[in-house]
Amino acid sequence: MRRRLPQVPRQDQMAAVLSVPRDSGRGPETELALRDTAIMELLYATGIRVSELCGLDIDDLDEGRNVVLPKATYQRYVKHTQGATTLAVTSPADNSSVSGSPVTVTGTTAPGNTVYVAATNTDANSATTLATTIAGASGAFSVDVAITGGTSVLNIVAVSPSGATAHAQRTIVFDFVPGQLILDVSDPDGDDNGPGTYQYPTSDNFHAGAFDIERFQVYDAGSDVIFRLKTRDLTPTFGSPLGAQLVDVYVHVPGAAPTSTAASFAGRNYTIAPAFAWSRLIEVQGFGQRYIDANSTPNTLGVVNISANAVSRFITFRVSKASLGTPAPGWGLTVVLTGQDGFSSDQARGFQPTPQEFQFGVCAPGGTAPICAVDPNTVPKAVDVITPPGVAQSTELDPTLGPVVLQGVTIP
Ligand SMILES: [Ca+2]
Ligand SMILES: [Ca+2]
Repeated sequence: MRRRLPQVPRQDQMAAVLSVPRDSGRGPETELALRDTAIMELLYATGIRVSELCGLDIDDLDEGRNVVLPKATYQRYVKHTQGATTLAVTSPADNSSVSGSPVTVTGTTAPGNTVYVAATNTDANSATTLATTIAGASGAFSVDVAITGGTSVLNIVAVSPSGATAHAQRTIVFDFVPGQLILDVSDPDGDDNGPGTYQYPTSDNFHAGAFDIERFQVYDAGSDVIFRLKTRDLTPTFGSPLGAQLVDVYVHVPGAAPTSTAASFAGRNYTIAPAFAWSRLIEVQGFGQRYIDANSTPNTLGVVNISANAVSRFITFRVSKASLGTPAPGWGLTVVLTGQDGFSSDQARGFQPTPQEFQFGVCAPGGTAPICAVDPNTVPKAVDVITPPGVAQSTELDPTLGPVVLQGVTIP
């Protein structure tokens, strides 16, 4: 009969667990921290039972004398192998996004089992929080564990009264944004087709939904302003977490000067409505960025801090208030998502009449709409945009109706 080796925590995960007492905020050298560290290291290093540990007295510890006798060790670890118990974790799902802390871990195990949950933040120095509960008569359990922003690995261990164990692991993302949400607009699914006819390139590098905006948010985060764009798919592409996407945010600030209604590059084949004339442009992509003012020879305003998360599907970018100003009611934001192409002079992926391996199609093969006859070098490079109430994307982006002029959304 085949037997599988038990899953064991990695060295860094175990080190994180053992460091919890010293990192718990009580001060690493306080009596309680030293005591708890001694307890956990003794449990881990010797494998003694909790009851044995509780029964230890100071006189039992003696350099040169074993706490656990070899005979007992042989009985426990060589002759008697550790048993297995059951554990089924129903929530959270693996590789899922959570919206806050704490996270509730639910599942079933054998009645009376103790369930331990260790949440290790792999983005933040393996900071670990612990929670525990005892499964009820039905075997069901529910336990809350605190997490912090970023990616956390949950190690869930069930231990039976006789010491049998089972282990499960979940990776979750809490895409936490510090600050005050000042704009939150949603965009429909399935309108990642520009004026209604655009087709994705045919290479399987381009995942369905990669150019579909679902949500756009702006946060006031103290000295910074944070923008977030959620896409329907944010699978890493060409080796970058946002390798497929090119996002432009044209920022209209009432009263600012100079302003422009031009697109980031003329080759994008659209302009911005005068009511949304911009004084700041933030352009982000997986392989570069552009953050400029509207002078005829643009000045670069600083660095855009960009990140992307395939689980939460948010592209997050941050600039300083010192460079942007403080967003306020009346500010307008024109948001455009299209394909990135580092080989293109305007950094945006090109179009052909019908989709090619690495080029968008204006229309599917055999398309008969008027736009299908338009020169693909003149169509707007905008696969999805966020339109204000009352404006239809299919109308706004249709070059057969006249020059393409984009309107933004306004901070209320
Ligand atoms: Ca959309
Ligand atoms: Ca849209």
